[in-house]
Amino acid sequence: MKFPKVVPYYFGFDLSTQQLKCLAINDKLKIVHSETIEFDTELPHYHTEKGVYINGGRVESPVAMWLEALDLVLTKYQNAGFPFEQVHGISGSCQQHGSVFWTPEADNLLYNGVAIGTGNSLLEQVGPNALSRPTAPNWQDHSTSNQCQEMENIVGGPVRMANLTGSKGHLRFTGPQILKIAEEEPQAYNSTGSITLVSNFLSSILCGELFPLEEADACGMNLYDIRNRRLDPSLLELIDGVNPKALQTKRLLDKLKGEPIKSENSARPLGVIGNYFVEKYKFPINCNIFPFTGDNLATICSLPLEKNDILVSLGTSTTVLLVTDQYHPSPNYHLFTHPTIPGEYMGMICYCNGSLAREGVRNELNQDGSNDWTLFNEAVMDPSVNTSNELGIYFPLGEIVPSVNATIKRVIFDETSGEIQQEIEQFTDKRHDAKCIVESQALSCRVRIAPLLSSTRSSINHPSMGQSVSFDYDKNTPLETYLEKRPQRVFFVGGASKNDAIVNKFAEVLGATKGNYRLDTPNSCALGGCFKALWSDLIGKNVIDSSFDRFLQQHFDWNELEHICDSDTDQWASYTNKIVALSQLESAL
Ligand code: ADP
Ligand code: XUL
Repeated sequence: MKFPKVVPYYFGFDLSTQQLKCLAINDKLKIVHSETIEFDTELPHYHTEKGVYINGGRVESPVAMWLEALDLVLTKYQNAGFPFEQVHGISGSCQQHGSVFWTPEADNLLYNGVAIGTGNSLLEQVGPNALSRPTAPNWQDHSTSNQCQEMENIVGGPVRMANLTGSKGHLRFTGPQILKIAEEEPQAYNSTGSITLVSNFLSSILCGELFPLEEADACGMNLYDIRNRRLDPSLLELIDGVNPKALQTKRLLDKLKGEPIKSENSARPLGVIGNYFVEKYKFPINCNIFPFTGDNLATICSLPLEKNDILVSLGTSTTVLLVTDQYHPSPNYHLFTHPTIPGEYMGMICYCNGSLAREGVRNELNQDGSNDWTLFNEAVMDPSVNTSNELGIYFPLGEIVPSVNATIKRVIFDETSGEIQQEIEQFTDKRHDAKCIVESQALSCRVRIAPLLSSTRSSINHPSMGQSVSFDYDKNTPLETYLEKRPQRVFFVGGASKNDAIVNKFAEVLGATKGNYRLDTPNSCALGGCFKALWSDLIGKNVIDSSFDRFLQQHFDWNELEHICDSDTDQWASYTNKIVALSQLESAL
């Protein structure tokens, strides 16, 4: 039988920009089934393109489409003969920052339509009357520069905003989005009874009750005071003050259903699945719904990541996710509360120039228009391509970290001190660009993650010691600081992680103390949701009492990961002078 009926199953949803996925695992953490609804093709009557409507800087998604998608994805499970009655728990992840605006009637509509309701479709049950705005702003929206400015002004600028909320003001973050709607759509804002993120939208729909935010995802709003663990009163007041009429009805704190659900309560069920799903799909009445979180946050829950472990996603852009106990905020990256490990954080660094910049160098080398990486890879691995006194930065697109316009620069530096000697137009051989781009991309990651790592060890002697270096807002830091910190393990994912030359070079520069791994998974966020549902269910039934990270360490199937290599300490140390050169080069941009 395809789905043995005695086995407990767990669902992990992933509501992303272009699709809704539902993944099922068994209690041995093995994926047993997966179904997906592609919005553009399977729900064409919404006329979305890549899941969204774009109108100038405004990027939004229709909420009704998500409701339809939820019924459709479960119908696919039904058609596959999936034993819903064996689903013990559900959690999941959703695109971050999006917001759903509900009418004051939504609580009743959800309760009657989902919690006790039967029949019809979810869309008919909940209905358009539950929404005060038919669309939800999407994370690609960039129409809120005025609001980011207003919010940063209130708290005292980007550095203070990052200190307070884990990120400087960002166009896509939910606080500026809500402020914009309060300012520009007073009617919709005044008729809004509740506001959820996409994560608590989906968990609320599954239970038939509107729940507060989940703490880790709430960190993507520019509203949450991470250290004091509460929504910041001055920022809430700014939004409440826009429209005195709204103030008379309901304050933002009430619209958000009060303070977020804290990470130490993340294993507690929000409630059981609504009767609508029990009747229609035959879920058991005691199937628990656990808090959903943001997609990047769920990704770190898909791996047995410990403090100082990092995940490098080498996709179109480069994204670094890491688990840290250091609250070291910076306007250049994001910090979120960890969704399942109290007292820890997730750091997220997003670079714009990743694969596309490497492709540019590859194309220069190939010269025949081919997409083959052979010449590029040979150059990266060839010891005779000596770049020990060369550094190049390659930003064909404006870069986020450091925050600069598009630029490409090549320099020669003094190998002993790291001091830059001269800027040059071209290296003698284009093969040097291949090695230099990978080295500088990896080195940029290395210096940005360093403040977020806990000290590992430092015993290297180097002629450049005693110097200080500056990266972004971390000014004049002793070079030694960058030599005390090494990641524990590095996990590579994304398109370019297939490339051995690239990942080996990254591994050399980053210097993980416990090895480098490659993971090929298109399912990470949904899988993180499944793992969270399983862990929470076992905690609730007193089967285990271990923390989420310990549980995954014990039960994760390490065969899913490919061990690529171990990093060599001497090679890692040999990049010290390049750190000095990189600091000088970036400071001059
Ligand atoms: P996305 O971020 O859009 O999900 P992917 O993770 O699929 O993208 O990564 C796409 C990128 O991976 C492409 O831009 C391509 O340059 C890069 N890539 C794919 N295969 C290789 C390879 N063998 N070597 C280097 N880069 C590769
Ligand atoms: C993160 C972000 C995106 C979305 C994608 O800050 O905006 O990664 O979460 O779904």
